[in-house]
Amino acid sequence: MNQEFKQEFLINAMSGATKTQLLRTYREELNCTDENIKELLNLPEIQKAPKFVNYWKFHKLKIPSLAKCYKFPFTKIYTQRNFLSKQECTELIEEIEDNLEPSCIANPDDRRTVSDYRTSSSASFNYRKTNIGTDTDLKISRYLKLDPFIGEWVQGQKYGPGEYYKEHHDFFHPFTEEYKTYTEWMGQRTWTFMVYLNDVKKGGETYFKHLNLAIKPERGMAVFWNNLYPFGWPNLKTMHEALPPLEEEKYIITKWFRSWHLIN
Ligand SMILES: O=C(O)CCC(=O)C(=O)O
Repeated sequence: MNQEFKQEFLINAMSGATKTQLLRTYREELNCTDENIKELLNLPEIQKAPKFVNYWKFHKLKIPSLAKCYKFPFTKIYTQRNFLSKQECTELIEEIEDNLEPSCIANPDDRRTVSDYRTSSSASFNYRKTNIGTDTDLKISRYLKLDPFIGEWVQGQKYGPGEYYKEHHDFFHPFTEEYKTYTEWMGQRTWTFMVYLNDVKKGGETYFKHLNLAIKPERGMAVFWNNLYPFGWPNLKTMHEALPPLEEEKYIITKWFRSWHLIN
């Protein structure tokens, strides 16, 4: 195994891929043997899960004062208008259009699973071809003063008219098989940071049922929240759904922050 191959493995591991899914790909598509896998998993850059995560640090982030705060008991959701410029939104939409695949839902083995629970399309950004994905990732991380590598790489989503994502939480549900699979590397999801890339005239709101709050998409506006309570327990009140845009497409990007660094 050469150095480049190992480097590529570390980059893939950093993206937010699960260990289950990545090892399956390396075994089945790249013909890695058990020996190879062992060597990859023993690379010195790969960190073990910490015994203790300081979730308080995620709770007490200093949010820039220009953000608007929607306050509920024990839950805060923020919006920030014009977080991305018109030009940034256009570039992100172009890149999303070039990389679309049907969106998937989580499942215990992290196999590609398409469902009528989530009918949008998703896109990863090709950081080797363009900078817009990486630049946006860094912009979000700087804004929240969080380390970009304690998080999944920014992803894009497109909803055609009538497409949706029904009620769900962004955190992984403790005591499930899925939880084990998705949190094995980088831990639980903490903050969700989403940006609308276009205005949507009818429908397309992000709807938080328990908070009676519907956020209307506006080009460049960010909406963000912590999915956990101060000491790390999942906040069920953050349940939300993407209502279908009725007449036109809706585009968003999202970065999901996690709990700990995988790669040193
Ligand atoms: O598109 C939206 O408004 C919400 C998206 C969402 O909930 C998700 O991708 O997890």
